Amino acid sequence: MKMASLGVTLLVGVCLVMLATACEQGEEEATATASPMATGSPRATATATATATATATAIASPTASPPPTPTPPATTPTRTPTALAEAIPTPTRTVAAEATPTPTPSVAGTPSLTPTATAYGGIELCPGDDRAVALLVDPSLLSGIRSSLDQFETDLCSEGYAVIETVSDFAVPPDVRAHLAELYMQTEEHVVGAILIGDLPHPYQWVTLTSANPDIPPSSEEAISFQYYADLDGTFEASPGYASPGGHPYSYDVHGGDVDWEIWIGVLPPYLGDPASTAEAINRYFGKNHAYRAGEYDLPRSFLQVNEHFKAETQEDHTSFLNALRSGQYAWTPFSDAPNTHLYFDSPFGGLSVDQGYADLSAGVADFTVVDAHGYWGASGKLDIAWVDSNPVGTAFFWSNGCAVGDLDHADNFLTSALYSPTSMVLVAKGTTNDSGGMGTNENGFFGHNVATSLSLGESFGEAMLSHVNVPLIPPWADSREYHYATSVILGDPTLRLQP
Ligand SMILES: [Ca+2]
Repeated sequence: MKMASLGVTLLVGVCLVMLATACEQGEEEATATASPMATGSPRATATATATATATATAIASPTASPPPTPTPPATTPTRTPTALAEAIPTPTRTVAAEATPTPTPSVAGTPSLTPTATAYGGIELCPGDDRAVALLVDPSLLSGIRSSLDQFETDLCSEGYAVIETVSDFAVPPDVRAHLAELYMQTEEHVVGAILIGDLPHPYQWVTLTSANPDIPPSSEEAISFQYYADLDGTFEASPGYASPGGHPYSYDVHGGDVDWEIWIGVLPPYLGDPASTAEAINRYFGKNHAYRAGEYDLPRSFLQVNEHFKAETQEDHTSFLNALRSGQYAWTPFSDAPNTHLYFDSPFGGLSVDQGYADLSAGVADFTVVDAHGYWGASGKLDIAWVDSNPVGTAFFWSNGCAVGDLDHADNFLTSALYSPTSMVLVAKGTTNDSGGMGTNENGFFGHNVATSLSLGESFGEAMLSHVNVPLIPPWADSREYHYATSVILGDPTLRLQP
């Protein structure tokens, strides 16, 4: 029939492009008004400064492996303003963790595995090698999660990460960003990512989707932006005349400078809006995280994808959809074309259905699951909060391309429930905070292909995300970079990787 004869091209072009890529143009506003930060080489400057300041900090250099020998500056190191420092808005309120960073004498050469206070208020728990993870902990949660957090930190240390724990009641987003930027500099850029535990402030971005099709008017929206914490040396500004539609005091419509992400951000958000439920959920989370690392997860290394947009009306549709999911332009290769992959959509011709796919999710047939469906804060397609609360969610990595499934402004939201539900094995949950569904196609290919490729090479989830984000998007996605990236959110622990 006519609809069906449009075939896979249109459906991929519409469904995936309406969701995965869909929200896929725009952001001209941000690029057009790129700030003066774009000049020069912010990254290089930041490196030089990190080097210059590192010796003044109390962060113990691992004595087992000599610190990288930086090229000394030609002149006496001074704490000159740098691109990174300039990019950090001045915190409006001083919080405990950001007390004036008084450099204390380094415990030069004294090997110690005991926690070391950093000059910036964090506590470094193990020296690590060349990678550090920052954990920012909501102080109101700490007593309720202390022992399971200790276990998590021990696990990270065992994997070779230095762990820097900061317990602070960060008042506003610029405080969080300034703290992360300072840790990044002080560790000579060894911080690879940060996990925000509990109720930390949300920054916002105003992003615009402009279609390549002139008949489709552009649409704009305000979204929680964890990109604000991932890009530590770019600039986020509110242009004259911009007012946050949601009345958020830290909302930005212009992102400029070096927009690449220096670090990944993972979030362990509040659960159900109350402290007791949150502490219980985080303890449960660290428990299953430890079990996964200990090899106690009984999930096959396999890929499950359920696409609610594809509805085969002919045998030809069926074959086309299957081929598209397995190896098409928007396929999650090399996951999707592996022999033991599970691909589902509604098709009376091939005996496949979306419901079978979700039954497979409950049965635990795969450690990595992708869902393509319409979404909102309460549901990802046919999966809603009640479903993940009452059915086993048998996968370790859960990626929804549904719009807004991770809108953390709703205390009760689908992605958080998918992570925390007592019936869920999920350790990393990817979604968006507003109506963008996907992350575009860059010079290496479709985002799903890029993420699957990186994970297959043994990279962590966070590394896989950075490997996509920090490669330039191609047209038309390049025009809507902010729309794709500002809205992206990772719940859980991005240090995790696939198990063999
Ligand atoms: Ca950057």
